[in-house]
Amino acid sequence: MNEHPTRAGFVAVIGAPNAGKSTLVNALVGQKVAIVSPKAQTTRARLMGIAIHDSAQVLLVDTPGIFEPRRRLDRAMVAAAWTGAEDADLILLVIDAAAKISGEVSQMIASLESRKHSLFLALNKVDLVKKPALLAQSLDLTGRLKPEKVFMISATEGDGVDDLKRALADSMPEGPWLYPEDEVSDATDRMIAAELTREQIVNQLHQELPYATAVETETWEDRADGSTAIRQQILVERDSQKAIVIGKGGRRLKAIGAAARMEITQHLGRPVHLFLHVKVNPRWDEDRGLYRDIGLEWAD
Ligand SMILES: Nc1nc2c(ncn2[C@@H]2O[C@H](COP(=O)(O)OP(=O)(O)OP(=O)(O)O)[C@@H](O)[C@H]2O)c(=O)[nH]1
Ligand SMILES: [Mg+2]
Repeated sequence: MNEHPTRAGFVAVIGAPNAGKSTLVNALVGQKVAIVSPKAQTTRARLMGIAIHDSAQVLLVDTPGIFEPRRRLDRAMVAAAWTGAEDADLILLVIDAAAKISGEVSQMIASLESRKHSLFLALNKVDLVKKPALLAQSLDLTGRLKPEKVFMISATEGDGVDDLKRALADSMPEGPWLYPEDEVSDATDRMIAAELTREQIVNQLHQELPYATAVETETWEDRADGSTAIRQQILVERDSQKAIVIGKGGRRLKAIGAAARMEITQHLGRPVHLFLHVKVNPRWDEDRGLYRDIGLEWAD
C-alpha cells in the first residue's frame, strides 16, 4: 500500500485590494508568478500559481482584490475573484493585519460567513503590527468566520509561510497531480510579459494613472540568435495620460521599458528586445477582445 497518496486541489486566495495576496502566492510558489505593488487593485485577473509540498500539489488561485466596483473593469475583476472562490476546494482569506477593517472588508467577511467552503484565515503583514492588536483582531475575525485554521504571517519576511504551505498541502483532496511537476503557473509567457510591463507602470507612475492603463502583447518573435523580440501596446484613456507615460524626451517610457525588459529576460531566461508604444483609447475598458486577452470575463 502506498503510504503517501498524492494530493492536489485548488486554493482560492481572496481578500481586499493590497492585502498581500499576490506576494503570498509568490512566496508559497517560491518564485515570482504574480505582479505586486504598494498600490491597490494591482491584480486584474485570476492567475494560478503552483506550489508543491511533499506529495501534494497546491494550485493557488491569485485573485483581484474584492471591493465596491464602479466601472465595468472593476465588476469584471470582482466577479473573477468570487468565481475563483466558488470553484476552489478551500478558501484562503488574506487580511492586512496592519490596516483597519473597512466597510468593504466587513461586507466581504459577511458574504463569507454563509459559505460552504473550508476556510483558512491568514493575518498578513504581522511584521507591521504589535501583538496585542493582532490578537484582538484575530479573536474578532475567528468569532465571525469560524475558519478551520488561523495563521499569522508575513508574506514579505516569510514568517509563517512554511507552516501555512504545509497545512494547505495536508488539506488537499487525495488524487493525481493536475499539472506537470515543473509547472509554476497557468499563465502564458505573453500574458506574463504584459503583466511585467504593467507592474512597472503601476510602480513608476503616480496614483491614478495605473487604473487607466492596460498592456497587451501584440507580437512575439523567437529569433534564431536565441533572443526574443516582443512588441507591446500600452493603452491609456487620454492624450494627457499618454504624455505622462512617455515622459519628457521619452524618458519615462524608456525607464519602464528597461525595467520590464530585465524582468521579462529573467522570466524567460533568454535575451529580450522589448518594443513599447502607447495608444490612446478612451474606451479600452469597453473592449471585449482586450478582456479576453487579459484573462477576464465580460461583466454586464
Ligand atoms: N510589510 C509587509 N508588506 C507586505 C507584506 N505582504 C505584502 N506586503 C506589501 O503589500 C503591498 C501589496 O501587496 P500585493 O501582493 O500586491 O497585494 P494584493 O493583495 O495582491 O493586492 P491587489 O492585487 O491589488 O488586490 C506590496 O507593497 C507588498 O510588498 C507583509 O507581510 N509585510
Ligand atoms: Mg494582487
